Amino acid sequence: MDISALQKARYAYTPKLPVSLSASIDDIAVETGTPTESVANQEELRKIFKITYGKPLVTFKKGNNPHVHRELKVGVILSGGQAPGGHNVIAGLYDGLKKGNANSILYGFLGGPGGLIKNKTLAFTDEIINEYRNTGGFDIVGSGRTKIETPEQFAASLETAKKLSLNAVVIIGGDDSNTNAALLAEYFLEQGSDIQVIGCPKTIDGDLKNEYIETSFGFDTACKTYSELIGNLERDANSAKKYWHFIKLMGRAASHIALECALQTQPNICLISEEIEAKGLSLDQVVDQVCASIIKRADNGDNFGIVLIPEGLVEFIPEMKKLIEELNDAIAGGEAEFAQFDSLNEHLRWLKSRISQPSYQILENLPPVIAGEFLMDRDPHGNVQVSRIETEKLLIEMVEKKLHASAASGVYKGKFGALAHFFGYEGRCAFPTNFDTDYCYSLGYSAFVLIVSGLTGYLSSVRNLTAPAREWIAGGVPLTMMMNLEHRHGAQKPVIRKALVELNDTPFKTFAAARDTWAVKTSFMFPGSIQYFGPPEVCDQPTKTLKLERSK
Ligand code: FBP
Repeated sequence: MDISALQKARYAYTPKLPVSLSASIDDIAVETGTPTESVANQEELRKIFKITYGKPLVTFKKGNNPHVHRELKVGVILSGGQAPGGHNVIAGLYDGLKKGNANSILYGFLGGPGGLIKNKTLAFTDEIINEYRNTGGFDIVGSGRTKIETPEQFAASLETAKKLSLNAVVIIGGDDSNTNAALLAEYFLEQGSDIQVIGCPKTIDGDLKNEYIETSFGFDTACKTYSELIGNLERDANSAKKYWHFIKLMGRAASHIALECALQTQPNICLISEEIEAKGLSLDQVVDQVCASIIKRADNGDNFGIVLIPEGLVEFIPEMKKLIEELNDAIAGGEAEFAQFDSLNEHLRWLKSRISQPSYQILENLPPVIAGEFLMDRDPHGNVQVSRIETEKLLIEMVEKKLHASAASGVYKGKFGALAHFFGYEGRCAFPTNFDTDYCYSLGYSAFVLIVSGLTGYLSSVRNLTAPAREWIAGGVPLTMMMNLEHRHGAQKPVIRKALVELNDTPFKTFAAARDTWAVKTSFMFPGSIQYFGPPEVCDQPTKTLKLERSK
């Protein structure tokens, strides 16, 4: 296979590990904390996770581990959306297993959780792993979004694991996939099996985090990739001085990516969904805010600018949120019937008596293409596919109308030309930054230590991430500790709680303190491309979000 010069150079990169994991394999002991509680709904969750609820936190320390040389068979799954660094989680896990015992085997399940259900595997070898070290993508085995949900799927998963004589399954995924990991860990034990289940925190969205999971992997690389592109657009806008760029950024519900990119690039406007929800702003009011900046800048002769829009915005605007919830429930209640219709009109007719009148009116008044996007298939976890709703175009259309009216009344004196962009898939498979390369390898290695220590129902955890890698703290967090009950598919389900942008936390406050200036005065910052080789202050810096969160 032909490889680029960068890929060749990245093969030679040795990921940095925390001291506790870089010690000899015989010197990694497990320190156990006190029992834990879930973040909410403790009573209900205790009943659902009868065996795995409430396990203690664990940390790795220097010491003796009598089980470290056990011969193990492990299966690993890449689940959900791609995130830079996934290959290194697998490499870290593989290297740990082989260091423990050269006869241990690591299988990769093909195409995500579906590979476990259908017993589709690839046994990793040194050659395969070496070809993917320090690279982006999930193509080593592929990913998928199948949810292990029905009794048949759970039974098939156990059957596969038994057929392969697995000691453990590792699920590399986001909140939904790790919710699956928690359910699977409980199910295996319920069925009298000692096959362990360990999760690894993946998602570019950055919403799988808490005190012990400081960030999910991939967030760092994705944000830096988007910030480079935004910086380039800022320079272009500042050079030509004729366009407003409306940029939607991936991130699903949470606005972490938009906020981090704003901190890195200082755009004129960055909408934060969580703030819009907290203030109860309507879509019309959000459009007014955008127009206010455009009008003020036009008064200064600046008919250009940058607007960042989080992907999940529509789910946080109260009237749109209500519409989406009503649509989800109506569609979940009549999925087969709904799927038969081809045209928007037929869908609207069917929905008219099934959703409230105000919601119906909003849907009917949306541009037809956008209305159609609200009705697209939900993902297997019941989420509306926000990446496919063109909010950036909807906002441009609404802003244009308002500016037209403002121009007619003499308030707006500028010239508005807008371009729509969506940055999402561009950032999910980039070569991981040094941070993600090191973090992912450590997460994979730490997953091995959790397995060899006989633990199940844990998420691999590496923290103290703003310190140099050798000072990182590795261990495991019980999956049930992060869970609560949420309304999904028309019912209350146990899920890992998503971490949304905290309006009281330093990243948002830092942004909020500067944004009024950015809205009027051009204050762009150009972060440039990710650097892999060079001084640590250029190559090894974590995100601004992480630094600000940990500076408290
Ligand atoms: P995960 O939550 O699985 O990590 O996915 C992240 C994400 O990139 C979201 O930001 C985005 O909304 C979604 O995946 C897109 O999904 P798909 O890849 O199925 O189009």
